Amino acid sequence: MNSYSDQRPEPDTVRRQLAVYFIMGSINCPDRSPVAVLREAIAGGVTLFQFREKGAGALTGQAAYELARELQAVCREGGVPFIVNDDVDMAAALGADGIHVGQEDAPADSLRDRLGYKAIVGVSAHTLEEAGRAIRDGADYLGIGPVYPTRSKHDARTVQGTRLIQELRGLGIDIPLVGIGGITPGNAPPVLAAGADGVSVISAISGAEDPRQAAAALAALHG
Ligand code: 3NM
Repeated sequence: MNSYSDQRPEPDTVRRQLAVYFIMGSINCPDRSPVAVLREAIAGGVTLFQFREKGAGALTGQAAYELARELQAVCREGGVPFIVNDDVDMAAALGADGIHVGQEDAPADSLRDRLGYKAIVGVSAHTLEEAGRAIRDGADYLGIGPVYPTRSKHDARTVQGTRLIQELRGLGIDIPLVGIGGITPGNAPPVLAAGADGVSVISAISGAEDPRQAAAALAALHG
């Protein structure tokens, strides 16, 4: 019998989904409704959304679950896949379109099997070795960062620019890739030029005065 690890999302579909990858939790937009911000962002052109409820003051338990469900509904309305950060139980309970994990978490294939359906599994990688392991373990895409300094992740690694993205592409590794960390519409072009399929951002959209316009500016970079 096939496991779900054998039923991977199509790489070219994932590539397109990574174009404008928005990540948000309640602490990323303290002064307004996350639901309203996500709606605007999707109207502007977000292609993938990750619910990342982390950090001081983050919601937990039922409150986190309820917000996730509301945001998932906004994604469904907008035709944008909904991914959960780290919490495979929440992803399974919601029937999320995928999960994004770090290096400490279970291997990608086992997460997909655990979800029990064809899910997008993304993994953060900060070195060539981590990238290689994630690919062997069945990741559908890699998040590479931090490209630029970020204020959104307190335990972020050393800023590495686009070096690892270029290195992976130089080695002929064609897994879908997304850059992360301090990316804005203004500094995103070198990330794409280095070979990333898209950029993932928290503050460039959640902290923007006009999240719709910020998402549109990122979408426009893909021509
Ligand atoms: N992961 P912003 S950097 C969630 O390097 C996350 O793996 C990173 O937020 C990594 O777009 C980061 O506001 C924060 O800089 C990204």
